[in-house]
Amino acid sequence: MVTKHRSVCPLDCPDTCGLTVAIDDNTITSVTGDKAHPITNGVICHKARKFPERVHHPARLKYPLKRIGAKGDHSFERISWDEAYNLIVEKFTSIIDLHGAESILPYSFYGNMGLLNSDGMDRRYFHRLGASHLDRTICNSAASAGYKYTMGFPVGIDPEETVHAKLIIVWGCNLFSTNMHQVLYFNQARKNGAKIVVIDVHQNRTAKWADWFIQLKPGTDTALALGMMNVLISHNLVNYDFVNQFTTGFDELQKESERYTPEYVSAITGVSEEDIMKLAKLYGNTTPSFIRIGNGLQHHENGGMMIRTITCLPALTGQWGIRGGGALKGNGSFYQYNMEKLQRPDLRPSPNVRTVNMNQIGDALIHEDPPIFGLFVYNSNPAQVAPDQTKVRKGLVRDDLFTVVHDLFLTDTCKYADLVLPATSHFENLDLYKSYWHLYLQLNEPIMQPYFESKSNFTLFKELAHRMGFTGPEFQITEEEMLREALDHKNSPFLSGITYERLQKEKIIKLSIPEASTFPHTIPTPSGKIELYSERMKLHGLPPVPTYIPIQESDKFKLQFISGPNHQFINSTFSNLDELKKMEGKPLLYLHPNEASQRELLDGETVTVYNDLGSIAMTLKITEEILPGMALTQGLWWDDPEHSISSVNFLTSQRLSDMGGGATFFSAWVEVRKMF
Ligand SMILES: Nc1nc2c(c(=O)[nH]1)N[C@H]1C(S)=C(S)[C@@H](COP(=O)(O)OP(=O)(O)OC[C@H]3O[C@@H](n4cnc5c(=O)[nH]c(N)nc54)[C@H](O)[C@@H]3O)O[C@H]1N2
Ligand SMILES: Nc1nc2c(c(=O)[nH]1)N[C@H]1C(S)=C(S)[C@@H](COP(=O)(O)OP(=O)(O)OC[C@H]3O[C@@H](n4cnc5c(=O)[nH]c(N)nc54)[C@H](O)[C@@H]3O)O[C@H]1N2
Ligand code: SF4
Ligand SMILES: [Mo]
Repeated sequence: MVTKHRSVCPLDCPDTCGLTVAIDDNTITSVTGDKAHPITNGVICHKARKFPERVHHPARLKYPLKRIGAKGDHSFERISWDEAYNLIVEKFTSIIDLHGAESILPYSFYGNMGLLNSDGMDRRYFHRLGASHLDRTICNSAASAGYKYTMGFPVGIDPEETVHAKLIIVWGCNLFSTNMHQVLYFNQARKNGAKIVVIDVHQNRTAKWADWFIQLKPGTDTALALGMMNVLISHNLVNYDFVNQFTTGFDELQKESERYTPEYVSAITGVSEEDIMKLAKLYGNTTPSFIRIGNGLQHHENGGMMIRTITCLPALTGQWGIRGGGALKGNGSFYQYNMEKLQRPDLRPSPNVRTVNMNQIGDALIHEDPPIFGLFVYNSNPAQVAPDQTKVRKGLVRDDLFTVVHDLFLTDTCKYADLVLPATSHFENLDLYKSYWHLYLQLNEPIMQPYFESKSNFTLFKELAHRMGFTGPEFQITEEEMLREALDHKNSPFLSGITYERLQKEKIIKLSIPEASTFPHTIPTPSGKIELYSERMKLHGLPPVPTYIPIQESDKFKLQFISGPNHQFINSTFSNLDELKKMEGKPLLYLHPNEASQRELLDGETVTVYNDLGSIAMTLKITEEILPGMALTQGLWWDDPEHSISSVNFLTSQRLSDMGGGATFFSAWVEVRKMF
């Protein structure tokens, strides 16, 4: 008999949609949108509709597997959980005895965004073990640091309010693919008369939907924002009442912005002087105006500064506090769980453990001293998503590295594992979901039995802790008890009134965000003002006022290579689903006609894309969607030697961004030639 159930999309996507799941005999037959969901309103994307295929995929892992061939070979044999646990305990114990616990490193991200399955028992286990700490910087950390310098707290406005905006700037955000419900809100705003401007380096789906698409050279956004400031100031479009009351450092900013004349900025960005003037005047003359800041920008080596600078704009025209005005990069920080209670950093035998930046896992596996001898990967696929794959793979293939991977599928990372453990899907687990865009907390209850012998991250790390002899009460608790601990945050005004009982009953609860806690009523910077000048940045060795610092160019490689997400996958998740792969086509290298003809390359031919770090094959797409001087591709495709597909991250470097230790995926330089 078919039954219908409520669920939550667990993917690393801002929308965190409500799902309606039809199940027949422990088999999911369909996934559609939950019409009762207050913000996603029954609308979901293509990817989530394919959950039945993903969950019941013939290649889904059913049992623990042990490597029997060479690393990288994909040859495994089935073993029992008992054998798997015994092997981990034996290996980890011997690594700790010989080299110390810091020789073990967890590697995880948000393949499942659930609180229990990404931030809970796993953290307790590795803390208690004394393992090295992983700095989880691969996604948003430069933006978060940049935003905080200006605003003190990395949150924006409630996206439901964006329908009231009259001018919308989508800045480096491919909404159509990556945050579809924001498009629906913006469409409503547009019906109410709003104009939509998209600022991007690629004329993608989102750019085509805009009223006005402004295309600029990659990595030059700080200059564009400063150019806007220059015009706002010179044309008396600054809201001085707001600036005087709520900001600090206007004089310093004014001084710095003087040199960013439209002429100067045009030469840097490639945007015409007229367009810079027009954009600034439109921004200065429209209230409420709203800026949706994307993640793409801050994957540049000057990305933190871009976000820091763009975040100054709403203050100059006094947009904060006006319904529909302001900005939004992310709202995840509103969900102030009790992380100390959840993760228990106090369990660490020593507070000063080694920290490894996850963007530099390649170097860490090869050069760290003392070396890493034990690696535990879950919720992530570093052999696809981490930069500088030549080094990542060189590290992963080390014979003296003991690697465990917990996943639902035999990913590229699993190829290098000694032990592969089967993970449940989120349909099989209890969990709590926040969104990094909207403000609704959602409880997800299990709606099916675990698939064969798969286990959730929570269960895996709890059982492993017991096997390691960790007997403390922190390893005895149930999932529900852990959620209660996370919700028990006396100092979080936003979670006030949200209890486990209420979540059980209501499933979806909006955070309570008192107006007094929003900008500009609360600005938790050191000065209590929006910091156009930041003393902290100076202390940290950064320019204290917004300053354009160009991306370091390469002498040898002339094309700036942008490798962002695609429409049909979520990072590398789903790139093993045939139907979605078919819809996406194949990995394409976009090149402007001028660049193609200079190299005598033809549309549709296979080309080699290369730099000093590596080289991959791709199919050429000649297009005017991107500017000359660039090369662009979309999607993290699993390796497929038969079709000559390998990770784009063979071409990206481990260099870190200007702040926050962020990744610099998009500040890569390549050259392209015919494939011989
Ligand atoms: N379909 C789909 N959805 C996803 C994901 C996915 O893989 N696929 N991934 C999820 C994750 S983890 C994240 S973090 C978000 C990311 O989603 P977004 O916030 O949309 O970020 P990106 O898609 O990385 O980049 C956004 C845009 O930045 C542009 N860009 C690159 N460099 C520059 C620049 O220098 N200046 C400007 N102005 N634009 C630039 C790119 O062309 C791209 O259109 O999406 C999430 N949602
Ligand atoms: N070149 C380039 N590289 C990028 C990006 C880019 O734009 N360009 N984007 C970057 C960004 S923003 C991000 S966020 C990262 C994302 O990097 P990752 O977080 O590594 O994302 P995925 O590739 O989706 O891998 C997640 C894995 O978790 C598994 N998984 C799902 N649920 C569970 C579970 O409950 N338990 C366990 N154990 N596993 C589970 C999935 O099957 C999948 O294999 O990639 C980064 N890499
Ligand atoms: S991937 Fe994003 S848009 Fe698609 S269902 Fe999940 S949360 Fe919604
Ligand atoms: Mo991300």
